[in-house]
Amino acid sequence: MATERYASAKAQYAKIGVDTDKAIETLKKVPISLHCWQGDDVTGFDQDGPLTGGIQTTGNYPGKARTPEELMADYDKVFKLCPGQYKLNLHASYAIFEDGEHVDRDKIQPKHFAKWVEFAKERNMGIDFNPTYFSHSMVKDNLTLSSPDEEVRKFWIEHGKRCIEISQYFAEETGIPCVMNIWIPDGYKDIPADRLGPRARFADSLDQILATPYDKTKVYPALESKVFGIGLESYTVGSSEFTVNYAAHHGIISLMDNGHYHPTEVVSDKISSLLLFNDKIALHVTRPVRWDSDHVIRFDDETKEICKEIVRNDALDRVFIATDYFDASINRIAAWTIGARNLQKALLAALLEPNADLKKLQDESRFTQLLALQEEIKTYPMGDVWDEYCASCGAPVGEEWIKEMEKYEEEVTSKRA
Ligand code: RNT
Ligand code: ZN
Repeated sequence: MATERYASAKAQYAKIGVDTDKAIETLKKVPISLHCWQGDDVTGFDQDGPLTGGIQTTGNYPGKARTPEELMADYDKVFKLCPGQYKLNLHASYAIFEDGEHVDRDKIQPKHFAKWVEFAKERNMGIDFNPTYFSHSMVKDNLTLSSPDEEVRKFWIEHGKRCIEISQYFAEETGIPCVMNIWIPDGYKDIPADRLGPRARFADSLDQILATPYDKTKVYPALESKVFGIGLESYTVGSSEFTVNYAAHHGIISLMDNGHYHPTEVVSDKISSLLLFNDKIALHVTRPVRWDSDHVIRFDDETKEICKEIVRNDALDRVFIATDYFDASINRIAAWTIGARNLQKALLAALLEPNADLKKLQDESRFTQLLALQEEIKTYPMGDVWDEYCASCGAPVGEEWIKEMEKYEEEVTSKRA
């Protein structure tokens, strides 16, 4: 039931040529790949050790998910609190072992993810996947696929191969293609003596992993770059130049995480260049703050600008959009929800811009009018359209979700020891 406020907003947007109904319908069909790892501080179920690999969660807010059942219940809660369409985004470390069975990462099989498939199918969702090259005893000296130790490198190549097989299984079972994103932490704390060798080994490892047979219409391998990791400040094997070039030469997808660049570089400015030369690209949307690349997404300028680049370049079906943040200092369900709702908001804001008219002003060099209109649009009643979008998705409107989150905390997460 559309509200009066929505009707009035719709009329106001119509004056600048924006169809709010269309924006809402478009957004409903954009699947966001929502990372599972906000639910348990990137712990996973396959090992008990600490989080390693140059990434860190800080904080120890009570109530984190400890089991597959708890993580699934929390995931479900988040899906209820957020409008829009989602995919599961899993890491290999979230394998579910049953009946006392345990296999190492080089031996995992589709059956270890059968419960996730069941969960996804019941919710009509696809699944994206990530081999887990961290938090494991075979990460030696912070190296995996670039290691000079052939035993280490072999182990992780096998892991990658198993993950391709599992990705294909996800795609076949759900009927929705699976993006399999490779990120490795490999790097050095101090200035290396050889920068080429590790990158050459990484490239060879990727070649071996990608030689695993898979259906290219079902599995989309992606490669994520990074600028530095904690304790690995001087050199990162999988730098941006490495990943973009490898992906372009091997017909796989480049994944940009907007927490993985120098502080004044922005992913919003990189999207158009990658779109010109690639059929598809992938994103990890997050919020970098000083050394941390994984704060909860806010409805901030760069998030909005990233979404504008996707929408105004007509690339909603060419950009695989995933989230990647983890905050352990606040309620995790809330962190998850705030980030996902903000990403949805930013996409909606982009869909509510008179993009063709703005481009025209630029091309006609009417920069005064362009700046004026860009600034006027900022106070258009987007909130009314957002509320309508949430309501039409059956999601809580406005701050209503906070009460639901608190109730869930009281009844469920606070009871976890
Ligand atoms: C790490 C990368 C990577 C991870 C996840 C857990 O810096 O961003 O994407 O966050 O794979
Ligand atoms: Zn990432």
